[in-house]
Amino acid sequence: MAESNEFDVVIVGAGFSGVYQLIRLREEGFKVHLLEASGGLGGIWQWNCYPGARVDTHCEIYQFSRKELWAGWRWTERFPGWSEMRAYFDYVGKKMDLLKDVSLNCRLSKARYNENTDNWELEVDTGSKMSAKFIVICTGFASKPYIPKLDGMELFEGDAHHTALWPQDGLDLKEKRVAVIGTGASGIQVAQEAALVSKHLTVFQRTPNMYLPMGQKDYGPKENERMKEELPGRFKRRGECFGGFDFDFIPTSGADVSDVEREETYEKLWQAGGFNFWLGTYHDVFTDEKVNRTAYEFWKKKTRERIKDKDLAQKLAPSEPPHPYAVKRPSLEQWYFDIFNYENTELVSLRDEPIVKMTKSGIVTSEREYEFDMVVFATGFDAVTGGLTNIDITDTDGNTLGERWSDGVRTHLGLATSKFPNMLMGYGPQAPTGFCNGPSSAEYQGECIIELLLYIRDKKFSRFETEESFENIWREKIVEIADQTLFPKADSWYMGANIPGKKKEMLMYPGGLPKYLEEFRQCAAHQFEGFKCS
Ligand code: N01
Repeated sequence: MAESNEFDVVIVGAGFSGVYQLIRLREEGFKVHLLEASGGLGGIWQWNCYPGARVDTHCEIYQFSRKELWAGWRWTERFPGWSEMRAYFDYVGKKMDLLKDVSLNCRLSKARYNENTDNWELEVDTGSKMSAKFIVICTGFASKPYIPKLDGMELFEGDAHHTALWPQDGLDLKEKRVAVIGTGASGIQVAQEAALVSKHLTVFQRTPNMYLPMGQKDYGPKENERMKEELPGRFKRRGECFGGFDFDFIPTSGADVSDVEREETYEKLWQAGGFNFWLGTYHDVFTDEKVNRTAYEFWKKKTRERIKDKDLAQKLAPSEPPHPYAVKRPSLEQWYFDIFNYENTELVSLRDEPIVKMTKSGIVTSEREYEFDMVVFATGFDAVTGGLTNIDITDTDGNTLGERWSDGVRTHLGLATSKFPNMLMGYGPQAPTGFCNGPSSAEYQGECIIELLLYIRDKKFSRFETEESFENIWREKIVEIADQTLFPKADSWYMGANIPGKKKEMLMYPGGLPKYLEEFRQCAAHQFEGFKCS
């Protein structure tokens, strides 16, 4: 902890966003400190250490774009695993000498705004207190794990863990009878590994997920050298692409090409691996149901080729899609569909046999009783807002963020929310966030935060607050764009619909990174309208 406990800015969370803020704010001469609940830098990569946890954005653009950082780092895989991501963040921390301004194992436990001093008074769970003129919350979109409440779960005598709360010392799956509940990105990664070593693996699937082929590759010196030549161009491209990737949608409508041409395009995107078949396809895949269906049919054909058993094929890749293609975030698989051809692996469709309860030895469904040594909850997160509403922070009327947003999230540009003066959010609600590559969001949206803070400092303001009328406009824009898409047709975490009781609404800005940046530019060009400064 720094000598004085009074800061210009306190950042919460040391993922890509928080670390970027720390580097940049320090460069701009702010007195800044970062609080991080885990034991190291890297955000989600400190928590996600379950077997198989790996990033599903190619490493070329899943890193900071500063040359001083990428020039001295080598990746070993196109899609690196969690331990490599941790090593990368250790490298960044050392290279930029970050830790002197970071408190690790230190969770923000309480935050109150003092109207007399225009300062945030902060308490952390180690008992320390500090104050800051501004706080920047960078807790990420997946920092509040969600575990469904199952009858009898407290009786279970084996190991039971959520993927994001995995024991740091690891857990041996070898020769265990393992259950995986949930088949999103986390669920399939852990299932792929469990299938290789466990005695028996049971995957409990509620909704079939449209997994895409990862296209994993080893990266040696040659690949790293080539990468470095390409990086400046790739980084530049990110700000021009919808998802902050180095590729974008095809501007042609998927309805305006012949079946043969479409099929060839899909095949090329499929072979490219990663998210190409998601964010590099026809631009109207998320707005035109017919085009969307062609993508689903292609996906289904490819997937079914890999599954021998017809019943299983119907469960994993049904004739009729459970929702439009890819309006829930697709996950990248390596050998997921193959595991169901292994003798030790079975799939239970929760649509056919829902879980009734847990017992001391396993799980009881409507059809039968299963015994397990280990139950893995890969059931996702109270995404996007959960990391914020989880903090004991109140507005100037004494209401929590959860109370303020109970009838819907309201922010101005996803950067700040009214009645929480001098508080900014990075990679949070109503910003590109989950529709954007994390490091791209950290840097591009991060620069919006820096620019606003510099403006406030230059003008010698001591306080800013967003205006509710501008929040309403921003919300309406988000709803309007979302309503033109197929996203509202799925109960996804994008829509807040994965958590029982949570309001269903588009939680992020669905217009893409370039449009978001344009909105910010407009705001900045008009003296940051909507941010009332005094
Ligand atoms: O969580 P999810 P995740 N009973 O919400 C099921 C990022 N991420 O941790 O689809 C039974 O996607 C739920 O079923 P359904 C990435 O952005 C990235 O996997 O709602 N099942 C679903 O199958 C990702 O999108 C990486 O019907 C229940 C699963 O649990 C985001 O984090 C790695 C249930 C949850 O899937 C979240 O991914 C990991 C219940 N009561 C995560 N409740 C990489 O970069 C929920 N489910 C690689």
